[in-house]
Amino acid sequence: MQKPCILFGVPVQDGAGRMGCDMGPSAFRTAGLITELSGLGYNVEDRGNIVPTPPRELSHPNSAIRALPEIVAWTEAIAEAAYRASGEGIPIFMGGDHSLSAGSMTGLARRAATEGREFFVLWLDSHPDFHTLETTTSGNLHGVPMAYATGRDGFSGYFPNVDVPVKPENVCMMGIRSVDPAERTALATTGVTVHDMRSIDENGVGPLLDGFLKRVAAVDGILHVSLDVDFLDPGIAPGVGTSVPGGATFREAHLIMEMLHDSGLVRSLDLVELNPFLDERGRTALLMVDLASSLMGRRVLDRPTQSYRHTPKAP
Ligand code: NNH
Ligand code: MN
Ligand code: MN
Ligand code: MN
Repeated sequence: MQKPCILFGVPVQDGAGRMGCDMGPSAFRTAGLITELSGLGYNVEDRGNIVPTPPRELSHPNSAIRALPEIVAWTEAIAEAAYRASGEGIPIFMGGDHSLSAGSMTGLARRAATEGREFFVLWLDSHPDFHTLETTTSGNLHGVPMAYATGRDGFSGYFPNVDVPVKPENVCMMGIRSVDPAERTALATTGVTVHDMRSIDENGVGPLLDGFLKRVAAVDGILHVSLDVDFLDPGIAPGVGTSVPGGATFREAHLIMEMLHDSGLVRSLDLVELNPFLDERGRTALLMVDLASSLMGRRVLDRPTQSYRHTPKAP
């Protein structure tokens, strides 16, 4: 039996530099995400919007940081929801800004550990979001979730403790094209795989993703996918506060989603940074729903596909 899809709205916007991501969950629902997934044959449960724990007073020596108590409160609530729901089905987090992934990744990493499985993350974004609380200069906490989840220093005493850090060597980033100096330095000394746009242009998304999926399958790992709207080219996805030119095309993004589906490895999904206030007649919301639907199995034609799982052949 196919696992149910468990949808959560995560209307967090305090991690982004501009307001509007709090309307993201409504836009995903309006754009038909639930109907799409039901149409693919899933049992879909929309559990409504996550409510953050009550924020407590917190201040950090880096005075640039904005909304620390709020984002910490969201992280606690999201991590718990992610851990629980991933025991029952495939959680899909409808953001909300990218700070929500601090909770989803740590919740899922804990789930993987509970199951004795290796945990992997595919990060589709123009940014690595690899700042620590010390290095962020914008102070926008949607720029820190990957540093937090991989257990980099400086979060303890502020954010919830990470019991099970994500191994940097199990993270693959694609679409990267905007990296701050401190992030560049940090990335150079971790095992994170970074496929920037140049690498995509030189190699194509197919071979790059194929290499990563084979690594996940080889150890029977579980995979979390985090899709930031700004991974996509601004020409097709205007509804985001931090668009960067030269992003993934419609066809590249769909190929990635279709390969992810065929791999059978995806266990959870973040759809983040959609800002409906900046969108044009819902086109970014509709595209994100279209991509989520491809990831969950919509296809143009039935075709024999690459098998990542080692299923024994019948005699
Ligand atoms: N690196 C920048 C910062 O920390 C931009 C982060 N913005 C994002 N990340 N949208 O995906 O402010
Ligand atoms: Mn991001
Ligand atoms: Mn981004
Ligand atoms: Mn498709």
